[in-house]
Amino acid sequence: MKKKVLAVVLGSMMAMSLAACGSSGDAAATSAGASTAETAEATSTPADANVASVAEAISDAEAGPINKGDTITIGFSQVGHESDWRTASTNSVKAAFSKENGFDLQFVDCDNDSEKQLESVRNFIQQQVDYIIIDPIVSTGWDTVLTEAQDAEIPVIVIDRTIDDSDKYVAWIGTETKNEGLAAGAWLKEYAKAKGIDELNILVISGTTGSSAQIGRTTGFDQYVESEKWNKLDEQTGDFTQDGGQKVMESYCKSYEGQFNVVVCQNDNEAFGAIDAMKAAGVSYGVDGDVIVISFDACKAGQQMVMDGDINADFQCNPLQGPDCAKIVADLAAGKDVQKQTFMAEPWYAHDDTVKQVSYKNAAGKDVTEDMIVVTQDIVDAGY
Ligand code: GZL
Repeated sequence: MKKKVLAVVLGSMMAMSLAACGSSGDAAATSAGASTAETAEATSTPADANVASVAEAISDAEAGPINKGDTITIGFSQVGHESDWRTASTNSVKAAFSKENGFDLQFVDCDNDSEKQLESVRNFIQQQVDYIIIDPIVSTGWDTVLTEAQDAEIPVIVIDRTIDDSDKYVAWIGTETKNEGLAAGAWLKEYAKAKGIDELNILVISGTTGSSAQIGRTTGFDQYVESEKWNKLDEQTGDFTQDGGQKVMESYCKSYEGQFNVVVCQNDNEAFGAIDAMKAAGVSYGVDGDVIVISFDACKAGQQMVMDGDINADFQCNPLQGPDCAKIVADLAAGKDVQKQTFMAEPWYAHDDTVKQVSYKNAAGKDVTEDMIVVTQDIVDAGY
């Protein structure tokens, strides 16, 4: 029930979310699982920082401090359960908003269904929860229901993907997916040059159409398709699922047999499916194959495939927004102002050091140079 609530003490989460570490960028970067309160764009971080803080983020959130006041009721409307990334995201929020930490979390898995997601938010409003957290399946169609939440005086926090047709929420924490697409394009340009590959014929398996993750990665990567005059043969959605990636790749192997030498999968689960399809079709892939494989998310299983050479490069997107989100709720409950935008920094990974760094103009219009991190067993072990 909606109650005036006391502040929740989140000492370990506050310490973690402001943790900073060395970076190759000029901004004080943070490692996966932590965030920087500036609106600075995400920058890469050294592997060891990433290794340490991903594990730390999960453990800190699970062992969070005890609430000193009444229970805070949270309504969390989650995209679905389509990927390893999504599982890590859900676990991060559930761990941070645990009963032990003083929360009553009402969780709805919207199964990638936008209508269901809008309905879940309306139900939270009806239940008069204290706060609503949304990871929006798609980035439009939100202003009406956010107006209803505002009228009911229920603060809304958006995590991960963005809402682009309304600003009626108090805070957003996530990643700049356009930078992920730009970094992937910058890496492919240098990798092809180093390998003496003159012609790039690219197939793309995109994420859920209309999600900010799909829009950002496509927009960023397409800047290189245009500027380098690459040949993008096709782009079809795999909906961020393994099954979707496999089905699209099976069709590509028939329609574009022998015509392609790059496949870009907009998340690891699509890459797993695409690799199964290429294997079945007798198409060689990865560092020793005919087809370069690029992926996004860099979850544990994805990093393993990078280390094994099945995926050439994997551009991480950080799913561990739980602790930072809980800190925002704590600050709001204590009557403090909160940062409207918080970017999670994240590293870029590769099988080898053919391309040591990537340089590009990022989404904020800033020229950046960021490390490509060669995946080691330690990185895989500490992955999410
Ligand atoms: C990224 C996130 C995407 C991941 C997918 O911001 O929303 O959704 O890349 C997930 O794995 O399904």
